Amino acid sequence: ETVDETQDLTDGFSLVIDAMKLNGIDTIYGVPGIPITDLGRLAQAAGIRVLSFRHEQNAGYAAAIAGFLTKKPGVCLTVSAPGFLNGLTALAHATTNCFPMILVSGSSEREIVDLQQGDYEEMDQLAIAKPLCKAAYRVLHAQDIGIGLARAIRAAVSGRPGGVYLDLPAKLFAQVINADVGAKSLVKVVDAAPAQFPGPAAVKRALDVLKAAKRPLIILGKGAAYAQADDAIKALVEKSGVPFLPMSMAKGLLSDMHPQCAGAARSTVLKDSDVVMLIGARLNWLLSHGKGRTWGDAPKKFIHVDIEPREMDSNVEIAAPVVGDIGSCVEALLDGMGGSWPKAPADWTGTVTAKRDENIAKMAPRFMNNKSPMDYHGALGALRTIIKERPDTILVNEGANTLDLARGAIDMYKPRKRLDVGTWGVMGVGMGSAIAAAVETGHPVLAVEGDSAFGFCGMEIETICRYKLPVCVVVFNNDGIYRGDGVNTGGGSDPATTAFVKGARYDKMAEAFGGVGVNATTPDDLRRAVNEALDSGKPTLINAVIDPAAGAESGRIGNLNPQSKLRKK
Ligand code: OXT
Ligand code: ADP
Ligand code: MG
Repeated sequence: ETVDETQDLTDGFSLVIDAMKLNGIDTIYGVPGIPITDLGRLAQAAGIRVLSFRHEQNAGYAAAIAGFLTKKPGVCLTVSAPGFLNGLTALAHATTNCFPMILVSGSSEREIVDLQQGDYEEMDQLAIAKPLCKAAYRVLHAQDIGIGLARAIRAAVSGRPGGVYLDLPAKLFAQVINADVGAKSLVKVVDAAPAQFPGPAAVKRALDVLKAAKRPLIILGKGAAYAQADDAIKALVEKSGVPFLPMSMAKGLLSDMHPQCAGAARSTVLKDSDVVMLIGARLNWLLSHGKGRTWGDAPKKFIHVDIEPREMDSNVEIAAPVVGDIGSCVEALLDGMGGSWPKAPADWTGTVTAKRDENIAKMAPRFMNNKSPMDYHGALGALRTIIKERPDTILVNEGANTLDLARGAIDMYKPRKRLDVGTWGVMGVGMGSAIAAAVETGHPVLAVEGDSAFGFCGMEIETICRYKLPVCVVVFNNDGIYRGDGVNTGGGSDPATTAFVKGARYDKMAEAFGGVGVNATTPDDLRRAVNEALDSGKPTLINAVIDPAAGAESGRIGNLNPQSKLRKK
């Protein structure tokens, strides 16, 4: 394309920004540097919110959860090679969790990279990204920027959502073309995630299976939360009268207080149900692959509602696949149920409710203790009350014991308010998730973090302070990974492999950056400090001192640790 220098001109920088704005991308999470420093500056000047992080992985986790919360691709911007690799973990995480995200990375010069001549931050990024994401594209010509971004958006949000890599070599940004040519090259993506309707036969088959059930169960996964079909899902659950079990990030899609919620009767409903309708949840490790002891001996039939056809029969036979987007599928099921539908059998729902109430009653006294140092339940007793009183607060949660015990202890009341480690159980998502949750929703955020988990992303406390975000971080400080009382099994002077500095004061980190720091040694301290933080909206870090002996190895998934018969614990 020849450039007419007498006419208005545009360049790669402007075209990327124009293309983003045209498609409603209003926030970028990233870390500046060669070759994208000016892109960030210019995007900020053009009215895009550009949040600069201290490490790309955290920016990437922010983009990933922004995608989950908004159904629009969260955008992460990184520099070449090392920055790109730092962001890549988050891109893979987004893909694994079915969150729409675009990792936009600058890269070095193709001519030099491909001849491996040792360019500044040389790396064949496109090739490396490809197996770790849903799609990967590179743009070489300024007039292809519009198409490139359109492809990235569509790939991220259509069908099963996921992570997309967009490679933008340094030279692209400096390319100059005529402004009218540039403007015409932009693409506004129409209907980026088209509805996908299930066939009538699939809907009828599913309803026939459900109707014949004696002990039906509905499992709601984070795909159901993502779909934002909250009212339809509630209607389906209530019309059917079927008990529902929320997966971790689907807690609150229907309130945990809902009379049909079976969250506190998990093992009973998995074992004893005869028909299970999965809505936006996979039969992966979190559901013991749909078989084995967790699921009991009695035969089971599965109805599976999901947008990804290949998810069907991935682990066990699916009697009734319902493939489509959850909104359309659930509406179709509701239509098919017609005016009257027999409620789930009362002996079954009665059994489930009794079991649930029994478990809740058993747990209740543990939340009331006022021990110091705190145990997990004492500390969580304070936090569960706070979320009950402030149900709009977004809860971010990671760790092992800190994660597993908080999941059960803290009831959720509204959809998409619980953000955690997701399908990979990855540590370090906390601060990125907290930042994006505050930025994307404007609601206050309470991040409940194991001390190890926090260590993976703790430097972003500076980012939280810098942007003055209403984030209250509570570090459950038990001096280590799982427990702080481990010993060096070799008898040397090094600490145990799972132990950290004893009595560390994480609260001082917030003070270093102008935030509020509090050291809390009792549930009353903790309650007071969190309430104050949520009232003031000031960035706050509370060091919650937890008994180092209170935790269990790997929390509730200790069974996944390989055990050699040669080594007894
Ligand atoms: O029905 P039953 O009787 O079974 O009872 C169940 C429910 O019915 C009942 N329940 C209730 N009772 C009463 N009231 C209420 N409200 C209620 N609600 C439920 O309670 C039980 C349990 O219910 P639950 O939780 O629903 O069921 P269960 O059986 O646990 O469910 C199974 C799972 C698998 C679905 C569930 O456990 C789950 O979702 N687990 C996720 C686990 C996970 O992902 N863990 C994180 C990874 S662990 C490990 O890998 C860690 N690392 C390594 C590492 C990682 N991950 N990443 C990276 C980048 N590098 C390294 C590390 C380093 S964790 C970790 C750090 C840990 O240290 P920290 O300091 O951060 O944390 P601490 O441990 O606190 O020290
Ligand atoms: P959980 O961990 O909560 O069990 P998973 O991440 O395993 O949830 O499952 C989420 C599922 O939701 C994925 O299989 C994904 O294909 C599906 N999904 C995501 N968004 C939609 C949607 N809009 N419509 C239908 N299915 C969806
Ligand atoms: Mg810990």
